[in-house]
Amino acid sequence: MTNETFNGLTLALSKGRILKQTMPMLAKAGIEMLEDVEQSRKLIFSTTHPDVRVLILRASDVPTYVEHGAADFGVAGKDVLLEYGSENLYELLDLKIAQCRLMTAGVAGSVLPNRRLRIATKYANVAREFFASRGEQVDIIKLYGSMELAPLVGLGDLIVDVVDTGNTLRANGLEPLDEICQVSSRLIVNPVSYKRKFALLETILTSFKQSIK
Ligand code: PRT
Ligand code: MG
Repeated sequence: MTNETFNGLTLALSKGRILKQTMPMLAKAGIEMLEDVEQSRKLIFSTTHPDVRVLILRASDVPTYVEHGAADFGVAGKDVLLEYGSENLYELLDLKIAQCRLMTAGVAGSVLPNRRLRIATKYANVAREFFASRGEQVDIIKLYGSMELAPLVGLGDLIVDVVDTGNTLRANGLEPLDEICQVSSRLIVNPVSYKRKFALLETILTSFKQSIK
């Protein structure tokens, strides 16, 4: 099933909460996975729909695949779209799944130092823009995960991360501070695919719309 022989729709998803919460919407659109994706090491999957296949990617790679047309459409968190850019794709639906908030957080009860703050985060662009909007210049320390650890060992004064229940922050002696924005997952579409494969895409989009809570 290479690109040369497949003329249907390629959908980009990531494992975990996005896959879990997208699957019921896919099922209502007549698209079901033929195997247990979470348990599989494969990265490309056929579905019960003859014209739809699914790619499983790192969450932060989903917009890139869709922008370049390697996938026709995908599901990505607004946090990812804000951080990694979303200029060459259409953000067509707010699926209202995988909801959380982008927040700043720091060591509970601590007082911030009276100098330029250091922010440890994988959301470097979001963080820089948020503090700039408040007239604050900050130094960004780029991380790729486990941000909650950083301020505990003196790596940065604050973190910027997505927060749902806040349990992970609390379990690590951190407290949420400022909300940067609300986050939910969006259906994103490659603009060329949207034109060329409109009929097939439109059918699926209409079904998705009916599933949105
Ligand atoms: O894990 P990986 O580095 O591969 O990528 P990822 O973390 O971006 O992927 P994934 O699947 O964890 O998240 C995909 C998308 O889900 C994110 O881009 C967000 O849009 C959305 N989402 C919703 C969340 C959460 N809720 C969430 N709680 N993403 C991450 N979390 C983390 C949070 O940072 C904390 O560490 O889950 C942990 C538990 O959160 P609390 O606040 O409930 O304790
Ligand atoms: Mg994760």
